[in-house]
Amino acid sequence: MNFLKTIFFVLMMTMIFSTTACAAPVPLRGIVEGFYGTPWTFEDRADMMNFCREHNLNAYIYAPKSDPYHRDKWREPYPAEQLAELQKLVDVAKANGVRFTFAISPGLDLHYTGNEGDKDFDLLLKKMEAMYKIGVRSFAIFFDDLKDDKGRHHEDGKLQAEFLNRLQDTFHKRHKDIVPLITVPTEYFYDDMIDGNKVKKYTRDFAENLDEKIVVLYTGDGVVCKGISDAQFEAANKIYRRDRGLGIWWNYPVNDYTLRTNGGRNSKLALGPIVNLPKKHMHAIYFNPMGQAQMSKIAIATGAEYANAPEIYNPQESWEKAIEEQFGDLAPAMKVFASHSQHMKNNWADCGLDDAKYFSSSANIVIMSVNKGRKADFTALDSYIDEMEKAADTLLSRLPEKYLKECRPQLEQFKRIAQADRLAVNSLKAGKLDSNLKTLRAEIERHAPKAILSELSALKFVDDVLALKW
Ligand code: 14T
Repeated sequence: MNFLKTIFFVLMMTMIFSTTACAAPVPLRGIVEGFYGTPWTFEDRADMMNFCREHNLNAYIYAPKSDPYHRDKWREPYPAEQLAELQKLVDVAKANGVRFTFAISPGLDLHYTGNEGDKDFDLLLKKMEAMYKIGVRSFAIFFDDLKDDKGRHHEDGKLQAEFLNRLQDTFHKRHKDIVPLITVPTEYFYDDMIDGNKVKKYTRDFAENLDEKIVVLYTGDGVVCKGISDAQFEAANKIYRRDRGLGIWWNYPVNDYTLRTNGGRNSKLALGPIVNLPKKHMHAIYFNPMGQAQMSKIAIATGAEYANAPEIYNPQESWEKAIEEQFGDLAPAMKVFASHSQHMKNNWADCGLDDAKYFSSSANIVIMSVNKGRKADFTALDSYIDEMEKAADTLLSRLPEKYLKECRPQLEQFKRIAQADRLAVNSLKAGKLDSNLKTLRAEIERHAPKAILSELSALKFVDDVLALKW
């Protein structure tokens, strides 16, 4: 009997362990505030630390490109006032169980060798020391975006690696309670690490010389890309051959590259779920958010579910849950709006689910029928358009100001697009183009620098209808 019991016990334990092993969270999971443009405010950040705790995210990297003391003027110490604010933030992070990492991007003008190199080395240490004093125990040195106008860089992987190793060693000798450095190489996406099927010299040198302890982040095959399959992740890991493997810096929901006019706001919001990331084990994942902190929470909440159980993550379910949690009785309206603002696509970026697939499939069928001279069925489109208009009105009148502040132009644009879709459908029904459609389309274009959405779905339908032979 005891024998049977033992067998049963061993069997149960293997089952439990094998399932929990699959659902193990990514050890380091959180946010990298690493976008260009106006950084988050102190309130945004403190609020986000709380959000991280609620969603079981445990890491935050401070790396706003537009903080001069992070990048352009990295040598200069923080003014007392800003340092005091950072100290408060470090405390808030701690209180929420979030590891606060302070990042410096010195690559624009860092010297690696000789006298100048020693001077810069000391200045970096000094900067880190000041952060250590306010409670920071984790540091990152980033070497991304050092390319010239022609897309070339002149970095030496070996020098960078040796510089980081020395920094890591020196600082760790002084302070035993710091955790290993985090870095981003100058060639930080896979397609940039290889030339044909050969690993480029910079990447080879950096990977070969970098201390095994230092955590390396990369962004996938591209800067902002469709996803990272297990195979793609493995290929990148093969280049870096590190014990704990590469970590991921995931460029969604960041939208800093959608700025269409100088001084304008980033025009498209990334309101979809995180999709297409590896199921295999990884050491770290950091999501790069939008300047719009509140509106970033939909994607980040789904990212948190992913990072806590990559194996069983379901993007659609997680997305609905996130919106329901965050928007309560406004969730149905928010789902309609958000479904039209998920896909981040331009000539070099492509990330996120397609916008409103249900709309574009119905629209395409209608356009096809019209083209073939058949009678089209408008039922589905009509009801989608109703929903869109209602959702825009509901959100514009009832969303709390902290959200409206971040998405009013897009909501107003959404309403215009719905109205244009209505005019388009009615034109098709009447067999005659409503002249108001052209005016409204021009109006939408006028607002586009500030607000883009559904450009390949609900807005494309308007253009498709205008392009018909009338
Ligand atoms: F560090 C990197 F992993 C990274 O992604 N760096 C920047 C990042 O700060 C920015 O928020 C993100 C999205 O725009 O992409 C990187 O910056 C770029 C990269 C480009 F190839 C900005 C413009 C580019 F054309």
